[in-house]
Amino acid sequence: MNTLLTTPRVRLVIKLCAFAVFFAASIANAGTVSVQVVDKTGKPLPDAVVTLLPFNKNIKPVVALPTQATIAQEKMQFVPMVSLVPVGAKITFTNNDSWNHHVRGYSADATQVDVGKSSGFALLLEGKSEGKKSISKDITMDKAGVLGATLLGCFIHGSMRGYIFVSDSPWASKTNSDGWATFVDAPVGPAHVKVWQADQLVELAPTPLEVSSSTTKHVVQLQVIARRARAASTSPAYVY
Ligand SMILES: [Cu+2]
Repeated sequence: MNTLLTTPRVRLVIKLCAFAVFFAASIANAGTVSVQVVDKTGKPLPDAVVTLLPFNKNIKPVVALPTQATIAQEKMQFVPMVSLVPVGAKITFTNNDSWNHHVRGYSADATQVDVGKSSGFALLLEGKSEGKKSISKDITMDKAGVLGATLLGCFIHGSMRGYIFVSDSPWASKTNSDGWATFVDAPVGPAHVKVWQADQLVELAPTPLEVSSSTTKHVVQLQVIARRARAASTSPAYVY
């Protein structure tokens, strides 16, 4: 019997069986986590960023965050209003309006803004001429935001607001129009959930949650009131 176990073919079968058991176990050890972010009145909040903090920090999601993103300036708005990227991501700003935008980006945390020094970034994007390609400029987000997000504005149009959330965790997801963020392959076991939302000015403490091998649903209620989406403007108040 002992000699049978040591033949190369039997050893191979044993290894294959062990791999199959390990593979099955790793699938069983992952579950879906759906987190809904709602406002003070229970209304879903889109464009919030949910970060999952699994107990086992070595496990990464199968689908990584995109390392390249485009933020358009369109009808006086940043589109999308919130971009979620990992550290090191390249962001392309594209001006699709026929007038200039002078985009600025700075830390949402005032203590990180070094007045008088070149903190943040500024990009002058000329308006799109008829029949020509839109003007684009790139930046690289090389640091995670201290309070989560970089605030975007425009030196010319004070009403323009946008955010870049640079995540140092691969387990981050943006809420959809119904306020839900979903992680399909979260490791089973204890975890915490952290939420960032533009109007939530105080950083919230992470809330605990237990990830099961099926679907775990969790609701986080913030003390903010959902804003109504501002209508896009088809012309600037004034042209630069
Ligand atoms: Cu502008």
